[in-house]
Amino acid sequence: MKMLGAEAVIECLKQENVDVVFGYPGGCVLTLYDALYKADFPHILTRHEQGAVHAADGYARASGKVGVCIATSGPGGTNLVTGIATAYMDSIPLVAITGQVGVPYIGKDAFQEADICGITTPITKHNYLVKKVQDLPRVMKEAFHIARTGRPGPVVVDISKDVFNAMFEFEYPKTVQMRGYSPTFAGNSADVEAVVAALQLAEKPLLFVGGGVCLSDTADSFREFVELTGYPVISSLMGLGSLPSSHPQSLGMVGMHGTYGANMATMECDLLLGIGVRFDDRVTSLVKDFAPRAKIIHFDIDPAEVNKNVRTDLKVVADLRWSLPLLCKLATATREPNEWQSQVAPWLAQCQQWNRENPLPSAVASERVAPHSVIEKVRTLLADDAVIVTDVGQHQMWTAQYYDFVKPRSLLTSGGLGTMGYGLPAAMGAQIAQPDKTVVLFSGDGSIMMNCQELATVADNGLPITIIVLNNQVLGMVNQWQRMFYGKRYSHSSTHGGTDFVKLAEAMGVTGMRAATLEELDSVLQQALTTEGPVLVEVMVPATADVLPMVPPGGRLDQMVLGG
Ligand SMILES: Cc1ncc(C[n+]2csc(CCOP(=O)(O)OP(=O)(O)O)c2C)c(N)n1
Repeated sequence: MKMLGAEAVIECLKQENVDVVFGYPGGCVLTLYDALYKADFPHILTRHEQGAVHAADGYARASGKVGVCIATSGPGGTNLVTGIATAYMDSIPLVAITGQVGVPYIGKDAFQEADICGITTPITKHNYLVKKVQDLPRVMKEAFHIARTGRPGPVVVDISKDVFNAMFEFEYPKTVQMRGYSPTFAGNSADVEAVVAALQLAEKPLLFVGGGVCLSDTADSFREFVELTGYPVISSLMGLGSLPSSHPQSLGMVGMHGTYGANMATMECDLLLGIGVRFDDRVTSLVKDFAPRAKIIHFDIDPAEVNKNVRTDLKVVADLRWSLPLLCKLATATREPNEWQSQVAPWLAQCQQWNRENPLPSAVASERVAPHSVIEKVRTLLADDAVIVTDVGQHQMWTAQYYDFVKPRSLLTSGGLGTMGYGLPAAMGAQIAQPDKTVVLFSGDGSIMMNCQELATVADNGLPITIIVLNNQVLGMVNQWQRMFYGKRYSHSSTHGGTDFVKLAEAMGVTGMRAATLEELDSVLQQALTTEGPVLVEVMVPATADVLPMVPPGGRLDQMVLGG
């Protein structure tokens, strides 16, 4: 069928079952926006391109589908960069469509020209510059294929204005043929057999679960293995939700703000089985002292991850959808569940004992509401399948520590890049992906300001999200480091408390509420969660609360500063 390049882009989106795009128009994508208008294709106009890309990311994390965003050339594209990097670090499937100047102008410093492919090369799984309309269908097909297969990630498709304006005969390819790209699915079964043999010898085994389990939707297989073996489990930030936090074998999050039990277990275990993790430095701390007594086994889809951060003794490079069921099958065939479990029962009891001896700190009496009690309170009011989104800072760590996550894809947070400003747009995307679930954002007074313009998008679209701003009037996490490691020299980390977040919300069309005491919090939260449409709740919390435990930078995992 004959059509414009711009119309072809929309046809491709339809063929890929895309049900919404997030974007912001401009000169080089005007023909595309004209085609969107004529096709009446669902599009959410954000107030900043960064909002569009984080919204597409939140949509992808909440739904498991590929998120799509659109921006114009030059500043439109460069405004996507932080969001693309955020998605890349957390392996989130995204297709970002950017406009590019006309073909004869490329490389001439034309108006609103930026080399977005050059800029995004290190932060995309792949990127394309489309200069010929005939290439468009193939490129779009490949872009979606690359984004969602293997280790997922963002792909940029930069399309010259001339391509949008060109007429051609459109046909969408049925298959993808790409030389040099054959993502792993199945691995080597002998590798899994070797793992099961190693597990039989272990006396203090520990399972370390990461975001890969959530992303591959394999939490059921993972849980089957956990319960079959009776092994204790630690989680990375991204792995939270793959096993209920309150599961008796769950020791909680490991690493810089990990629990006492998770960190001690890591130091003491004799076998560490990492599943869909990348041994980030926030987890390992000092790599040479990480799991010093353990044989390390790594399950990952990406061969480049093996031996990247920590030495690996055994590896299984495959999709967890292949390797986890096989692991369960071989483990079941090897031993009865009670044999597996009885071998590790004393070890599991020791791990649980560590957490009982040094639990997470509980609320200290104060005039203001203890931040983590806000999180615990909200949890009691929500169903297990509520989607929790965070920004970055202390509130993010308190959420990870104190919220009892039960289901995968129930925590959306910028783990790898640690992007302040991620939360609000990501919550928008999540709400659109999961309209029947409750979506709650925990943010800080610093983070919310980074993309607060998206309050207008939330209001315009009537998206019923609950935004909880823990207002400590400081950039809390920076403040904490200054308190602990920089002699209380609070250099430029106060937000001075001059912003009225209730008024800010109201100015944008969002209902605003405030709670300053625990009694107020109860009634305000009840009210917020039953009010129609979007609500922002500002909760006044103390400025000097610390996230604890904390492994000081460069310390060993057993050198935690404990609280309580
Ligand atoms: C875009 C960006 N800039 C700077 C930082 C560094 N940073 C990490 S946490 C933090 C403070 C966050 O403050 P706030 O959002 O108020 O949350 P709190 O720590 O008080 O809960 C800063 C500045 C970052 N993570 N992201």
